[in-house]
Amino acid sequence: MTHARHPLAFERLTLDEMRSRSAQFRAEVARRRTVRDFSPEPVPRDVIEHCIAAAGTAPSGANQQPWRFVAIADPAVRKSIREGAEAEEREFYERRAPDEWLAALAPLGTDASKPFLETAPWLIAVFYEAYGVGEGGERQKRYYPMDSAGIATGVLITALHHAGLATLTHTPSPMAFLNGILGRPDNERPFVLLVAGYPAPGATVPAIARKALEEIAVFLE
Ligand code: IYR
Repeated sequence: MTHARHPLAFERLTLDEMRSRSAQFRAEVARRRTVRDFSPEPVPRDVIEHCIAAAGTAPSGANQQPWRFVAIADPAVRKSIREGAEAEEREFYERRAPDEWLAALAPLGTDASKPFLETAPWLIAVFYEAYGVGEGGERQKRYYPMDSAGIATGVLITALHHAGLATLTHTPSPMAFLNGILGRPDNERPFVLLVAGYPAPGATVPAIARKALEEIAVFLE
């Protein structure tokens, strides 16, 4: 059965508006940087709610919206997450990571210590649904769940940046410990752990550049 349909709420802009808005947006997102030094200053929950609701507007396979966002401000939960993540990261840096991977990370100066998981006021754990669970407990197929969660995460990071917050995409691997700490069911699989807050005063970031448009885009006209 097909859905009932209603009119599209589309806002047609003038060419001048399109040019200025796209250029402005480009400049705004170009200022986004991954931050690893956070201030403990609190961020109100309603700002995080707006950003997560924005992420929930992302397109998804068969509109199944196969994502779940767990926003954590509770210091005790953040402490447990830090302990779980650092245990995985120690394994990663000391044993699991191949030399080639460690060499690729060396310029970033990362290590197994993750104090920001306790310092930053919010952690947002993004889960994707590997399968759905019906009313009677039966498994339901999900289409492109990771891809969909990835698109939603992109919207979330951009929304948080637009709201004036710094973020870090953190992927301790494996992340299954998050299901235990956060009490999420087996069908929800951790996708990424986002750290959000204000940067610490005087925070620095690596002096790295984005690829030029010519390197990332091909136009056939
Ligand atoms: N998860 C580890 C290692 C790491 C991996 C990649 I790929 C990065 O871009 C950055 C870090 C960590 O968070 O330290």
